[in-house]
Amino acid sequence: NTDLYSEMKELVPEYQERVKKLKKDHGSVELGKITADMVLGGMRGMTALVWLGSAVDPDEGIRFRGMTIPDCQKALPGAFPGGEPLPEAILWLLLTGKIPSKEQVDSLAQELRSRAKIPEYAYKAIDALPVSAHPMTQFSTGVMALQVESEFTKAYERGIHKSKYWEPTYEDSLNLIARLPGIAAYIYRRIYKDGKIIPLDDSLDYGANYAHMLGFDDPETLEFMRLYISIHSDHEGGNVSSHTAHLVASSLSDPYLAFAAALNGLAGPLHGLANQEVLRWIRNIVKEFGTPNISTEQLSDYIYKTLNSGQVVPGYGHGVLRNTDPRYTCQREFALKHLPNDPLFQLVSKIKEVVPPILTKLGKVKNPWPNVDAHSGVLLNYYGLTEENYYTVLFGVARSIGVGPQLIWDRALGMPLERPKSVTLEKLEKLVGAS
Ligand code: NMX
Ligand code: MLT
Repeated sequence: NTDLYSEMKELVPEYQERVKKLKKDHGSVELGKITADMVLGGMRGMTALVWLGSAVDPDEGIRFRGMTIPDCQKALPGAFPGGEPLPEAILWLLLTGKIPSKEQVDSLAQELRSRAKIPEYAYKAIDALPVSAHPMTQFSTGVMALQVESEFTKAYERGIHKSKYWEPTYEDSLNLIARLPGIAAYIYRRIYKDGKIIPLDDSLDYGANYAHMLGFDDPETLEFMRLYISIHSDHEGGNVSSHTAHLVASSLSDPYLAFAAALNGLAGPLHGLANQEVLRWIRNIVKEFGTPNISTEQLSDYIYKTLNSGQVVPGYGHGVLRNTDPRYTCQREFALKHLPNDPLFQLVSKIKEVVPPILTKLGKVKNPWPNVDAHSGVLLNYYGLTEENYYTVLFGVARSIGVGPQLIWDRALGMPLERPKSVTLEKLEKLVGAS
């Protein structure tokens, strides 16, 4: 079966049954303790969400439906034999939990292309902003404009039965995923190039088409884009962008409204914007010393300068990971293969040696190791995408491939309005026996 929707139609009753049984037979099983530290500490370590597509192990990192990044590189279809996993293959896997065949992936690529048409007013909504607006502001505005065509909202207005919510959510999620590269590429060309739209190429897959619409056609760049989108797609449900989308959609806001909110969270420097910050930080190092070829002592001094001025070292640390992010490692492997002599790549390698011991010495940083953002910028820069303020938009396009499937499952499984309990500070003091 090469039709993703029919595949979902078969899966939905099976998953609904599993959740029903879980609630009925095990609903009162305790999953852990909630401490005051958790309540005051950004809910770190609190199991509070179900996310079907992926899970992050603190030491090992991400698994997409149980598969590590190397597993995906081996098992999922690429654009050519041995190529990086196609984003369409990740989308199929995240949604269905099944490894797609090349035919299924090709059919999904075709389906996404057929859904990619962008209404004129979405470009106009972006044009209403000054060119100087941050690319993420323009991106979230573009997504809000796409919301006008939401199938879910139209169906809700018509009085759709709740058992069918997932169907228009599927339509919206796939349309959203399909249209994002066009919106995102328009923003890039508007801000940094001649503003002219490069049309979608019907012979290209999702990742390659996005690169093409940005203005990049070199095969190695297309291949990096496939890898980039695949590894940034999903990182379980608690990260700010995914969690935001899930929360907003729980009020039955449609996928466009939910995803625009997710993008606004991704645009923060402790989350997705860190990729922009990393390249800027690396460039500042080069500016300060006049060369990327600096000594360990010079680098160490610069890192202390950053820390002493009350800033974080961008690209290092994580809310869940306690080891080097495998998304960093696979980008490093790609760089070792394709750009081993690039001076900025060599500087990134040196930073990875110098930062962790310094962060460890601070005594408070739980994870001194690099995350995904520590590496992506130098690769993009090498392939000619040098404008670091744009980097989080790329992350945002990729994140739709993780968020879209979960929103479909949220509605298929009848996930309720998310509404945790909060307490006042006085009440918390009372609860812990401090007053
Ligand atoms: N540089 C300096 N200090 C750090 C860093 C870092 N890279 N990472 C953590 N700390 C500090 C943190 O600010 C906190 O300090 P304080 O108590 O004074 O407020 C302390 O160490 C404890 O924080 P953790 O519990 O280790 O980290 P937490 O889970 O709160 O935050 C991040 C996780 C990712 C927000 C944090 O590590 C950070 O700010 N990293 C740099 C920004 C970054 O790379 N973000 C991208 C994450 C990945 N993504 O794409 O979303
Ligand atoms: C992500 O990909 O969302 C980031 O690594 C942040 C996170 O997982 O908290």
